[in-house]
This record gives sequence, structure tokens and C-alpha cells, in this order.
Amino acid sequence: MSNFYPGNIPAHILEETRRHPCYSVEVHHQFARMHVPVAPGCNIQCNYCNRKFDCVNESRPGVTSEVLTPALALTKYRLVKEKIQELTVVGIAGPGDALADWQYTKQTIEKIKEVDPDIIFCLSTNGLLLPKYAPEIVDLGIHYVTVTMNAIDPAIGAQIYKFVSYEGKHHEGTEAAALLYKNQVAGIRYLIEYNVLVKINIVMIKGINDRHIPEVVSKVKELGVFMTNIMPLIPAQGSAFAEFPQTSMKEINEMRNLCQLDIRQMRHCQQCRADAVGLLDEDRSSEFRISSSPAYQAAEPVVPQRQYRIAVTSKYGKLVDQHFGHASELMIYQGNGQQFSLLEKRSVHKYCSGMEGCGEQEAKRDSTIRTVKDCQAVLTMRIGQHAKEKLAEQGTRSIEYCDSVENGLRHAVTTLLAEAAAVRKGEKAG
Ligand code: CLF
Ligand code: SF4
Repeated sequence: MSNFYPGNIPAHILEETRRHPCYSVEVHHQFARMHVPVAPGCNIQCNYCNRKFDCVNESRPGVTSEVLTPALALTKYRLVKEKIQELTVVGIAGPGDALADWQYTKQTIEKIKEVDPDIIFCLSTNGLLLPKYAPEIVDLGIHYVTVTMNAIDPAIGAQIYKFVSYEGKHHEGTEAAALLYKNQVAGIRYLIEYNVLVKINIVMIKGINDRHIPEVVSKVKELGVFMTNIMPLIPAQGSAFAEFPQTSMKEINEMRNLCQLDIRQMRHCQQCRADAVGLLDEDRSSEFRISSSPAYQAAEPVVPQRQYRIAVTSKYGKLVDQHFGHASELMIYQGNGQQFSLLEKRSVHKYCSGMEGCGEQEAKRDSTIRTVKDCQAVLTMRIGQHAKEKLAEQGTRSIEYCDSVENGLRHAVTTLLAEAAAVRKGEKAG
């Protein structure tokens, strides 16, 4: 099988794959990986995904993982490393997309690297933000990236992706699928040029992309990827594909056999949780769960008991897709960081309508800002610097985001917790 290795990968990286249980089937009973679930947000909507659960691109549907701050991920890493000597890989596979919350992914890697420069890092992503972050991925010394690519034909991709949120814009249909594909290809090219071993996950969906998979494989072979991992669609409850038939392992293996002629096939994938710990076929995540470990709770409460009140700007109530200054109504949510309910909707004046009547606009803005005085944060697609500063003066944090309201609320609490932890750390250091 060595004939599938890309020719220009440095020997030390190829040697390193001998310690990576996903990239080397021979060692998957010998070495362990852990996933740190630090990336809750996502910027696309796959029709097979129910966003209450982990990213289906690496996980079995219906699995929920807790979300950790980077500081807590480091605490967990230390405890796991102490108990599992065979741990060689730290992966970030959600529970959303590793790049949609890049700041948390990056901070986590930097922190763990500081205490263990020899650990192997691995990321899993839908690839939308690869053109933006591939250079930083390379600079961080990450040698393993998985990209889920289900189609190269936008007409097929349009049946798989409901929408793509990119640089503040919402895309649907073939336009969305074409944009995602373009970014995936550009990002993969860059990574491969810099010796990153790219694995492609493909979810095989009967009647949609099953006949198209050989074309996807042929394209990624041309790009120089290391291997493909063809996975079954397991219909997730509550997803658009909930009623689709599950792809059988017989069908998956037939497709793998066909594609094996072109490129190395992964056949030992376990569709792990975003907080999986241990050998691939012996998940020990329950031993290291936050809620069951007093050590973690003492370190930093990640599943907060306190209540958060967050004001959200949204056009139709589903997505965080509206500028703060364009909102005529704010949705006020309250919850504990994991679960939120809509308390009420508050009417406000739109203030951002051009340059005319600036004095009046300022008065409207100030009144909008006072409307959310009782909220810890405003979650919005965009906000002007001045409004941001005014909100900060009254103790309301503004958080810019572009995804579903549900993910945004979790993201907002993770941000608030991470910032509070940084302040506590600064106070201790001072
Ligand atoms: Fe994790 Fe994925 Fe890295 Fe492995 S899992 S980010 S490449 S360290 Fe592995 Fe699990 Fe299959 Fe993923 S068995 S779901 S392929
Ligand atoms: Fe769900 Fe996003 Fe993963 Fe798609 S990429 S399966 S929408 S979390």
C-alpha cells in the first residue's frame, strides 16, 4: 500500500503516522487518541445533521459531547495523559466545526503543545474556512487534517447542504455547494503543499451521492490526499435526511473496494464522539466526563449552573443573520449555557439607516443599548465599534457570530466563560 503515499512527504512525518491510530491501521490497537470538544459552532448545515448533537462528519448521529474551554481542555489532557500512557494524538473534531471556532481550537493546541511538544495534533473540518486558516494550521505544526467532502458536483452538493454561511453572507443551493467545494479544494491544495496529510471523509448517501463517490475520490487523488474514509449515512433523528435509508456496511465495503484501486481506504473508523478518549475500539470518554469529575469542576465550571441572558438579532428567528443596528426587535434568551428558552421579544428602534439624522440615530442607538442592560451579551452578525463600546460600558459583551441561534447561544456562553477564566488567570498572575 505504500505506493499510495504522496512522494514528497518528509520521512519524519511518514514515520509519525506510525503513532497515529486513524492513519495507520496497524497501530490502532496500540495507540490512543483523545478528542477535545472545544469547537461548538458550525458554519454550514448538512442535511444529515441535527445540530443538537456532535458533527456527524466524524461522529455517530445522536451523540452529544460537552463543550470545554481551551483551559479546561488542557486540564483534561493532563489527566488523560497521566492515565493513558499510549495516548499519542489529540484531535479536535467538534462538536461543531474545528475551524468555525478557530480561536478555541488554536488556543487549545497552543496550550497542550506548551506542556507536550511531542503530541500529534489532528483536526476535522468541513473545509469552508480552510483557505483562511490553512497557513495557521501549518504554522502550528499540525500534520493531519480531515476534510469531509461529499460531492464535487454542485448540483449534488446542493442536495446535501441546506446552507453555507460565509463571511457574513448566507448561501443556498448550487451556489452554496460550489463555494464550499472551491474552498475545500483551495485549502486542501495549500495543506498538501506544506506536507499536511489530508484524509477525506465521504458520507455515502443512497440516491444522492453514492454513484458520484468515485468522481470525488478521483478528484481528491489528483489533489494528493493521503486516504479516503467512506462512511455510511446513519439517518439522524430531527435531520432533513431522517427518513433516508441507512447505507449498509456491505454497500460501503463495495464502494471502498472499488475506490481502493485509486487510493488508500480507511476501514477501521469508529465514527467517534467529539470527546472520545482511548483506543479507537475502546472508548473511555465516560471516565473523563466533566460532570463526573470533581477535579474538573474545581478547575473551572464548564457546565455552568448560573443563568445567562443573551439578546439576539435575527431576521426570522433561526439564524444570527442581522446587523445590530438593523434590528427592530431583539430576542431575549435565558438559559444555563446548554439549554436556553426564549424569554421575550423586545421592540427597539432601528438606528443604522444611513448618514442622515445622525443625532437622532445616536439617541435611538443609546435607547437600544439600554434595552439590553440586563443581558450579559448581545449575539449579533455585525455591530459597529461605537455601539460595542457603549454596550461594554454597561457590562454587556457583544459577540459577533454567523450561524444558527442555537449554536450561537452556546458559543456566546463559551466565550463568556473563556474570558472570565482569562481574567481570573490574569488576576492570579498579577
Ligand atoms: Fe480524531 Fe479524526 Fe484525527 Fe482520528 S478520529 S480527528 S483522524 S484523531 Fe479516526 Fe474516529 Fe474515524 Fe475520525 S476513528 S471518527 S477517522
Ligand atoms: Fe453538522 Fe456542521 Fe458537522 Fe455538517 S459540518 S455535520 S452541519 S456540525
